[in-house]
Amino acid sequence: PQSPVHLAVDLGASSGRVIAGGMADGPSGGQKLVIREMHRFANHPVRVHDSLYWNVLSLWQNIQDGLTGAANEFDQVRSVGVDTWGVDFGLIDRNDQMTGPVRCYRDPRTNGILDKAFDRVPREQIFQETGLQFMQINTLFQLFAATEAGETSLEAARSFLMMGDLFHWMLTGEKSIEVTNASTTQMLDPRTKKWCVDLLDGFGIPHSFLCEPTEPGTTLGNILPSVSNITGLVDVPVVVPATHDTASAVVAVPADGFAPQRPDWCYISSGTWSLMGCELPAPKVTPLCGELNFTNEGGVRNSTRLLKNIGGLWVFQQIRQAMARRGHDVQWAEMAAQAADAKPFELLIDPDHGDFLAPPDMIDAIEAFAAKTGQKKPESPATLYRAALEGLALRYRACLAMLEQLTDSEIKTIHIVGGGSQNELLCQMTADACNRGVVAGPAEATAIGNVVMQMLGTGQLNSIEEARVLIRDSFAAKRFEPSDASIWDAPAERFNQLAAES
Ligand code: LFR
Repeated sequence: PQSPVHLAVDLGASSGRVIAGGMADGPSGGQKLVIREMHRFANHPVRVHDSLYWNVLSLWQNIQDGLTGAANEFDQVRSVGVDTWGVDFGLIDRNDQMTGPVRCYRDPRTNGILDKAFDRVPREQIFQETGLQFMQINTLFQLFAATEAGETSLEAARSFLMMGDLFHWMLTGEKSIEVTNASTTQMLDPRTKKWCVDLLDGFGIPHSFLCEPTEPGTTLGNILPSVSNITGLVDVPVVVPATHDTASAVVAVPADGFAPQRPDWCYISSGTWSLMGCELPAPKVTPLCGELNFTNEGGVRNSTRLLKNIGGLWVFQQIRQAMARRGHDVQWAEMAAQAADAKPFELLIDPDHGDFLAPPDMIDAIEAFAAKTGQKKPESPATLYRAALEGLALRYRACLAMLEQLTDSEIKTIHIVGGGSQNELLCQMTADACNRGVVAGPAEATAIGNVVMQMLGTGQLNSIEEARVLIRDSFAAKRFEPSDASIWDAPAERFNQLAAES
């Protein structure tokens, strides 16, 4: 990109990036949006005894390294913004210090918490107030577990910040809670965007540390002199993007229009998780939505992300780690190639099964799942790789039917964005299993969504529709047409039964 650029810090649950985005002359005339990766780094939770934490200081160090690289490279940086995964948070005490390390949502302190929570406040009431899918990782249940355990960090806390907000505070000294990520907490009313304080009282969770949510596009303030000294970026403002990575990714879906009443497209934001859903003008907090366990997360410009969390490429990633533990260092491309050659439907696994949330070893967990569901022990690693991808495609198929039912519409196109859009086998499986056309890309949707929200905030762009036209013109997408759809019918039936039983 040409100066001035916007810097998107995009933190996912397995890696982080600092990406510069801005305009540049296209090869055949006209201006295009261009991004350039300045820095990429790993992000893994760290275990201490039984607890699982994020290495926040290492992330902060890497963010500063990325910003320094950008300051050296570009004459002018117009703004910076951070997006991250959802649900996790940091707490700040009265002396403006962090109260302690930040827990990872896979920390086991919320195991079994849902039943305990429903004894306190009925499930239907929680759904009615928050419109969110029930997952033990949600902030509400993390805070409930912390309250029950008497965690001292809660007593000391004066401010609550979601992950993006935490880094914005490190950059500017300003404390804020951005609304799209606040919407993942299960503590916010999706209609009014107010905190559900009665609900929090019901759980005995303190809430004086919550502030009014901020809209994406807001200018928070300039980065602090201490940060300028380290990075060389001077007088650069933080312009808040949709700090929830999924909300940023949805902004970058190269679709026509914005938040239609009756959508004919849906998205899958494909990474460690797969978030599959529709962008709608308003939440749908209905009994059917609760029954199907869909979530009404907040999107930009007051839109709703009606979606479902699906286990995602986590299982695939963790099989790779388990292989490494066994002394085999396999690369992604090799795993995909072996999966493509493996026999279809040898093993069915449900990526959303609780056994796969955080097992010590994914291969052991899959073998145990096969035994428990009366399936053959997987014979080769290729069977495992293929099962991880087929399981996702089968979940997508079930989820698509639910989405059509919920939105009373016919979905013709599935947009796959995020890193997983580069897995061509998975894209084709998705087209086949769902019997729909798939448009794959952009792979860096989250960072692109982050950049365009900063461009909206600084007046470079005027609307999401305009941003999407620009994204479509700037980043090539790949189409996958369904073929062999019917061979998925029988496995889908077996899969749904297995998912219901286990
Ligand atoms: C995706 C994501 C999901 C959220 C999960 C946990 O990266 O943000 O949307 O449910 O991570 O935070």
